Amino acid sequence: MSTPATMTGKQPSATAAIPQRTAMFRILPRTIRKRPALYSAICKSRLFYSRHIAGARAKREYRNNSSLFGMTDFESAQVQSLRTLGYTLAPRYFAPGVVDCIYSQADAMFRNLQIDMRWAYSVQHGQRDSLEGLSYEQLAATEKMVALRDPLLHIPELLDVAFHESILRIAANFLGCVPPLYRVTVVRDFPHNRPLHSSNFHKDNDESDSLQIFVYLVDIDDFCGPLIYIPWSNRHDVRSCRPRLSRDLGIDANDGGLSDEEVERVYPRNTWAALHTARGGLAAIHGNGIHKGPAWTQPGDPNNRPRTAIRLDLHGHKFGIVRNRKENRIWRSDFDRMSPLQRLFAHASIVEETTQLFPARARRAGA
Ligand SMILES: O=C(O)CCC(=O)C(=O)O
Ligand SMILES: [Fe+2]
Repeated sequence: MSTPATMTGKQPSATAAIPQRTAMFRILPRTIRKRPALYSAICKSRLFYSRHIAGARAKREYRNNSSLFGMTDFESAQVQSLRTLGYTLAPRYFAPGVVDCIYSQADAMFRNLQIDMRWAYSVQHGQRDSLEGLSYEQLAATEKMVALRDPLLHIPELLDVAFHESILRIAANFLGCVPPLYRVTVVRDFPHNRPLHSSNFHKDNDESDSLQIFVYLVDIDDFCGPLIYIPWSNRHDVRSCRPRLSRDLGIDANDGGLSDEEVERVYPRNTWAALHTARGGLAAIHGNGIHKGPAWTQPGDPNNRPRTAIRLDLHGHKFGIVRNRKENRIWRSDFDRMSPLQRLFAHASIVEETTQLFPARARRAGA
């Protein structure tokens, strides 16, 4: 779900015109959102700009490395499903052994609070400065989601899953480029009495392609928050531009997202896809379609459980956002053993084994 732009800290006196502009920036999108045909045309032209003009270099990088992207029939089927339905679900993508091994390390890290103290909706929305000082139980009671700090440095088995070549081929062929963002996180979502933030229907993006890939580390059933996707809602056609966010309607509900009823008016409930799978399954969604997750079937049910997943975020060029391609902190020795295809997506911030921060690891690496 899109997060509000970070405050720039400008002094009010230097920007006397801001109140008027702010009002305009609020009213203009709402006016456009009342006209689905106009909104659809605007989305399509912004996407065209993102894909073909801003993203020309990323497309060239894809074309110049075409020998790395040849797909198996299975991978082509996943891309086809993403193109048409907007999602794909591949059960048993990874063996339970490797998944359980990653899960047990991730679980210990979450409970030891080895988490990114700023990666939370409450921090992004300015309600908290940081998650520092909160216990695991307090986080579980108040946050929608938390993410591990530097998971690729701490969980050795994660690298080969997060940069699995089959996933990379699917992503590149779907997007038609080597995307400016490839971010690996391990996230835990907590159940609450009502859906929070992206557990309400929304689109991640209107202006560029966005792709989210989940490798589930726990079995996904109704108690563990499946992702719900509206098939064919990713095309920016007039129909998919009809449902309006609570925010667009000027209503302060559903954390600004779409209510189920608003979606149901355009897409009957029996057409919604609930993505259930045993652990080790992979779900990929075109974030430009309408979706929500985790969607615990009965919010507040005491049987509901947290959901833990490896999450990969990718997107095309977004207006005003420049990526430095250094999203993932990776050990030098891990980076050195990556294949050419993996390196295209590594977006690595390389950590030398000699670093003072991880003496145990440095000793193991013989540094
Ligand atoms: O975790 C999920 O199932 C979906 C999350 C999502 O849609 C988002 O963060 O934008
Ligand atoms: Fe989303």
